[in-house]
Amino acid sequence: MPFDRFAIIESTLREGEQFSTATFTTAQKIEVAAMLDAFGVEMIEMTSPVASPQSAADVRAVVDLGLNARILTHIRCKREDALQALETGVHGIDIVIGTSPQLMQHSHGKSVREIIDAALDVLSFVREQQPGVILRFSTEDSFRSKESDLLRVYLAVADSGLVDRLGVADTVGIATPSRTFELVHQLVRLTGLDIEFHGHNDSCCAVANATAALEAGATHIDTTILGIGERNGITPLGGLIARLYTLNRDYVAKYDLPLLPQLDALISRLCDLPIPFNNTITGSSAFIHKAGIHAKAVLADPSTYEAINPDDFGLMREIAIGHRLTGWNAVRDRAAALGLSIDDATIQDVTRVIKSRADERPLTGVEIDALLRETAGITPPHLPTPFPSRGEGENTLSEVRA
Ligand code: HCA
Ligand code: CU
Repeated sequence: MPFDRFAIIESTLREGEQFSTATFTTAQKIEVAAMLDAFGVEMIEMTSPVASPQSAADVRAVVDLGLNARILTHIRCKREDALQALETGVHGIDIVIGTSPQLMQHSHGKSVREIIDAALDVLSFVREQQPGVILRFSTEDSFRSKESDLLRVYLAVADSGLVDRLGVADTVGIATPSRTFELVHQLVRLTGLDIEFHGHNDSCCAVANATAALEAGATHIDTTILGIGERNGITPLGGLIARLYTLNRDYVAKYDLPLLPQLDALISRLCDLPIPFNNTITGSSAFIHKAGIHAKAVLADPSTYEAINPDDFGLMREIAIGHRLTGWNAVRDRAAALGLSIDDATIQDVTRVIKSRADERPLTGVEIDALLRETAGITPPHLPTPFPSRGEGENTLSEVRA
């Protein structure tokens, strides 16, 4: 079952570096790699050493950390790139070449025959130099490639016996889950090799496609923290974790989940990028329950409205109270948390006051607490209250109770 033995190839330090605001220093790359390693990702992919002298030095610096994660670098299908990659001491090399008509024409100008020749040449060169290196071959823009071209290339590479893994890449983010399933399934069946999926998020299917790939037998999924990458990026690490967790928590038990919020916060800081409010797990509203009906059930048992337990990620849920959709169970829970003893009928009265005031504007937590304390008789009712003066005709607690 692929879900039981998949590995994450974390590409924040490669694909992620292609994000518009990402330029990591050596120290930052070390910080990211060390935290990803502590989280438990199996592989970390880094920018090609060919990109710049600093990029080459950074690959070496991260290899020298001696992390548990295998360190990979990502190169074009060229001997000179492979040589520089080998010189860094990386554990694995990911080789990619475009196979779509668009890339064959405008990127490298090679025919399918020439692509196969180049692939076999570079792969055998690497194997001769370093037989033990983990070798992956991937086609770029797999989903816009002609199927016959794609299969010719993959089968030639698989038959050569030179690679450990084949990769498929949805480079422009147009794949659907069913198409991803079909292609991955076909490759698993035809080659029996490990299959990696790399999916861009242009049409918002990156997590769904990665999941479909796993369902079809893929063994490796590429992610980046917060999903950063070219344009709007690829499968986010947190999104993939949320997806797998909600299928079966055991699938992600091998990772140190409370580190996920720290990873997202780190990239948010390094790339000067706010975490979107609706981000899976770490978005500011991911664990806020608002409507009275939801709050009541969540207070009785959080699993009623939570597929993900925030505790597992070192996070807390929040019950929003100071709004017109609130319910008295949430208000009672807050009173109990403050150690106040107020009977249910009075709590219901207070709730009506909150709703009525919230029709004008939401109440803050401080205001709710003051109202509850006042109701419990802890604050003398005639002391200045944190509420603005009430307009004529507005309900007060005493009016409601009367
Ligand atoms: C890119 C290359 C790549 C490579 C993916 C892979 C893509 O266009 O920058 O090696 O599997 O999306 O095709 O990131
Ligand atoms: Cu990519």
